[in-house]
Amino acid sequence: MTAVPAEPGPFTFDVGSTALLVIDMQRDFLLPGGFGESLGNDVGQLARVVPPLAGLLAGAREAGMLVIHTREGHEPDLSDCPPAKLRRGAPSLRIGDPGAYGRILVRGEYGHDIVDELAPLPGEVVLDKPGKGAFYATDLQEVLVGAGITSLIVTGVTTEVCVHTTVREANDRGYECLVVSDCVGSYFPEFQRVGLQMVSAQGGIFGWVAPSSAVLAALN
Ligand code: TIU
Repeated sequence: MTAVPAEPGPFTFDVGSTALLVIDMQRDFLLPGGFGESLGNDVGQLARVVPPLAGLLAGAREAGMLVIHTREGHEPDLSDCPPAKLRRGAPSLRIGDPGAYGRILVRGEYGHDIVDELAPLPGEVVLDKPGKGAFYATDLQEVLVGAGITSLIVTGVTTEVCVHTTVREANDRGYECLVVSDCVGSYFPEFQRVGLQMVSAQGGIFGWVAPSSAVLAALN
């Protein structure tokens, strides 16, 4: 077992039963012209996540940790997109509309895929999810059980939306979750700060929080 100094206390994990979860580091969320910007967000806020996450990803790969990437998006006919989700956003640019990188948040489009710096390696798990949480309508639970995973090191975007939804459910399902503070990002600095506090408050109500430097030190 390895211990990472974290909030609200040490996060202990074993590399063989822990997965690095990289949530939705897609061009549509990170680059201008994608879904994130179509919602009126400052996508520049998310760019800072990429360098530390690339470093953590390299460390996890070196340690032999299971790496799981997720991508939020929909079938080309949008049959898996609830009307309430489809209606949201600026009227000029919705899910399925042509954006700067292909149809917004549609599977198979350039914008739907993961940014080059964090591209999955052959053999790494890539899960496509229609919702904000990584368990809903995916094989995540089966993948984790099959691999004997009991702990998750969670990264990606956005902190208060897809990261929170996933970590809250993972916690309910019995997984111990460490959220990596500099490897998750929000379009809103205030949400980033409070979103991290929410995880570890109340004695770690649904997880732990630590910076990537602490996780990397524990992996070495
Ligand atoms: N809009 C926003 O903050 N997030 C999303 O729509 N999806 C994810 O967080 N991946």
